[in-house]
Amino acid sequence: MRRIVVTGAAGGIGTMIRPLLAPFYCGLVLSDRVTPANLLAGEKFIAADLARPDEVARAVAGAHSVIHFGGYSVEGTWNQILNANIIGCYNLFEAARQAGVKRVVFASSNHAVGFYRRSRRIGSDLTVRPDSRYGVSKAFGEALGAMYSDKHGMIVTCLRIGNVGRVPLDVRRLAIWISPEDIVQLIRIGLEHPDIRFEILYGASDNATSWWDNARAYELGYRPNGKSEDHRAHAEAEQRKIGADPVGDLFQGGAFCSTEFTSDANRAGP
Ligand code: 15L
Repeated sequence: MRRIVVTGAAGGIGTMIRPLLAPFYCGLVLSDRVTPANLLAGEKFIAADLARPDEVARAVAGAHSVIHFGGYSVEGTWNQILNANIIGCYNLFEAARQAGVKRVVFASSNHAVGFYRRSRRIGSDLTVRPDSRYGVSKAFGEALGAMYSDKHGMIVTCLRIGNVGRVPLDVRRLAIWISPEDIVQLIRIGLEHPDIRFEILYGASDNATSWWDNARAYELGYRPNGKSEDHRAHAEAEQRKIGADPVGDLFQGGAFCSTEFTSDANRAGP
């Protein structure tokens, strides 16, 4: 049986995906700083702080694959991002290399490209345009993954995740939403597909208003079931409570772009 380690297992996405992964991969090894609630039968927990190389090495020892969903999941101070997402991501890839891990699925984010305008349809083969320190850390993680793949032969799949949940939370999320079931499909492609060396795939369901060309994911067999349009009424009702964001509404990253923004919206973002 292949040992699969899930970092960030106690986090929002970790909590949603564990029960959906369980039928395919029994005996998942979970890692996080805090113990996840409701360990499933067969799951094993190893506490680790990503900023501590010794703890990360202990968590990934003997693993065949790692689903790296740990780290800071929104914008934070430089110290928070540096420790959890820059140092933490390096520690994870380096410990994985030393442990002989074959595959890593890395939770990147749409915020690596958040400053692309909503009028653009983008693939994953263009320059990153992060919208935050958090977005920069995700671009760094993608770059690390490419390096470990090219230099050390690791099979790395980066998922540029939109927003995972049961329903899209607002109108922006209609373009980037992904259901828990669909993200599990993408994770399984990353863990199993024989043709992968290094990939950046968009973590989005079958959304009519998508800004992303996710053709490569479909080529690899991705068949999302979620459709954000089924939840449009809910998203629009929630949007009315939020109101307009004159800068954020121009760009794919939304409020991550307008937060701390001091430039001119006409000259920002491609
Ligand atoms: C992300 O990357 C975050 O982890 C998540 O909390 C949401 O903010 C999401 O992006 C989003 O863009 O909606």
